[in-house]
Amino acid sequence: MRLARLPLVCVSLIIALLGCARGPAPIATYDRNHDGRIDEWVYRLSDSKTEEAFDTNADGKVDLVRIYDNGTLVKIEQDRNYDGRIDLVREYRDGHLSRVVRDDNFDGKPETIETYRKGQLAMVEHDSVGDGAVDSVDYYENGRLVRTERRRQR
Ligand SMILES: [Ca+2]
Ligand SMILES: [Ca+2]
Repeated sequence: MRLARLPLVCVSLIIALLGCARGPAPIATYDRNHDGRIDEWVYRLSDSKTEEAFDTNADGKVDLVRIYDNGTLVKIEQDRNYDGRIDLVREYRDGHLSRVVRDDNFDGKPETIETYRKGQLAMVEHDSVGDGAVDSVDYYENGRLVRTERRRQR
């Protein structure tokens, strides 16, 4: 009889996933609104990266996350309708906004991705049906829409 063997890579992946699910312990917690419940958690993600997570509406769920690299803001994640799912992600590079991922209809699937160059809007990718495939791309120059490219649906 042969024993079924899990490939080592699978095993280490499972361990990694379990590690992620449990999450690291916060290095600091705060009760900013003084209601007796924690509403800010600070995590160390790596040697250079830290994360601040906030519960801004006091429902016990994190709805705002800020990630810093060497003290510089690199990413903001927001749950604007407080359903427990992130619906707006803003990424920063060299202090400038570089990318915005929006789920404006709050279905859990982002339908707009904005790309910025030096803080100025350069490209907007649309996934209007929410199937994960980009169906049109708007290009901007000096803040003005100059071209729209449509992609054929698969
Ligand atoms: Ca909340
Ligand atoms: Ca949400």
